[in-house]
Amino acid sequence: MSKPNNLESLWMPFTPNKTFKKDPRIIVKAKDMHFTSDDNRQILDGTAGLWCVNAGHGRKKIQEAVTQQIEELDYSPPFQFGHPKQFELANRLAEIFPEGMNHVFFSNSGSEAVDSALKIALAYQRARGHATKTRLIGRERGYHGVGFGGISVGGMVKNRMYFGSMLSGVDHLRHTHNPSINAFSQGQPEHGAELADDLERLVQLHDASTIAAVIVEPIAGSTGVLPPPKGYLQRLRDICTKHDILLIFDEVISAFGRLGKATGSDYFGITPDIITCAKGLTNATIPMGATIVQDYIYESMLENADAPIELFHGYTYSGHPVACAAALATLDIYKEEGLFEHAGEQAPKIEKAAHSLKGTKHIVDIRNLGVIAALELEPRGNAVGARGFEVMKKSWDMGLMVRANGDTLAFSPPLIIQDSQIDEMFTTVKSALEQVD
Ligand code: PXG
Repeated sequence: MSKPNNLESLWMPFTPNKTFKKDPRIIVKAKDMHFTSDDNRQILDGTAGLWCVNAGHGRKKIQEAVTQQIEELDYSPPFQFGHPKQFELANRLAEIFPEGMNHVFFSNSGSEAVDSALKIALAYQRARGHATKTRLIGRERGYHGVGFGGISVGGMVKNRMYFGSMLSGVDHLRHTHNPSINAFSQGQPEHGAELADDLERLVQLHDASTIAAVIVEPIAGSTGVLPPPKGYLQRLRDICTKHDILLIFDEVISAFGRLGKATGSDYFGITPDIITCAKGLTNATIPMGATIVQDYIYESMLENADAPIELFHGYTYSGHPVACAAALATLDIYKEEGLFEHAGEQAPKIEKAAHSLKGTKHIVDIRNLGVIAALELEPRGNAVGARGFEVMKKSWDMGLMVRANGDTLAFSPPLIIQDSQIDEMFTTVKSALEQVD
């Protein structure tokens, strides 16, 4: 197996480069639930890569579809020309996304799907004669990728503080995390639906006539896994409807089975106006993002926006044929193997295994929903994130990949996970926790 002999030239994303290069973790292969490290160890993938390899690694059907597509049509321009698979994929997505959401705009990542959603929201408001509706509302602790749009509506301080003033005309709802009353909730916390009323406060402050859209993750992932309080999303939906504000669900993490359904919207029974997705769309084999909108948004744009081009937006690789081939094969796998249903069956087992760690050293909260769990650790003095990082490293040494977001350890394994692997995941991390100060 080849080993890189110089790690210097690469500037790694969201990584402490200096520390990493002194003690690198190199992955050389992956199959099903496991990575192989460069020292030839099997590492159980407790994170589906970065919440994206939902059907597990190295899926033959996707490989074959991609290979065949490259041979047949490697690329075709997405502006003014089409190729069959992008239409087919849009139709397939319309089938599994909520009723009335039958129009799909393709991009290459979650960040771009978010940017597309925000731009569509603004263009739609203008096209239908509500040009003063330009304000975008995000939420504290939200993560919507790293484009300027996404960090502007996002609410993670480190992702924002270095990058100037970002988009103007943005405001934020309060986050929903309240461990003093909700710690160790199994599934959705009982308390906090009224936090959605924060949108009423922003309407009072700015007036609804200035607000285009609200964007939230139905379950906040990157910030440390925050399931929505019971009733919260419905209340947010109601307030948006009341004030004619678009509701965008950022489902980059929650779509494609993570909660046991095709979408989080389906799981929670709440239909937004726009959904963003990426990651599990292609099982992460080829980058792809998508923004799915309600029919009335698309129809209104076609009717009312400037002619002949309704939306001045798009990417060189929007609906890339190879990404479409990967996505179509991925959707086949989800369906043929009943992976969303399997995820739904594994969810209570993950809940039980995660919460069985209550009382383990360092743990101050445990949260879960679907095939997602998080262990929140007490930070070590002022060294916020140090303990989480060390447990992640120790777990890697012990053959498990977990994700440390600060001092929260997040689990989001491939949906193919079997019972014994659920046990292995939590037994290993428990042991790692016991070995770290
Ligand atoms: N929205 C959400 C809700 C996400 O979780 C993005 C947008 C951006 O997607 P791209 O494809 O542009 O990265 C994401 C990405 C983590 C972690 O540690 C999560 C993401 C990315 C990297 C790390 O939880 N989610």
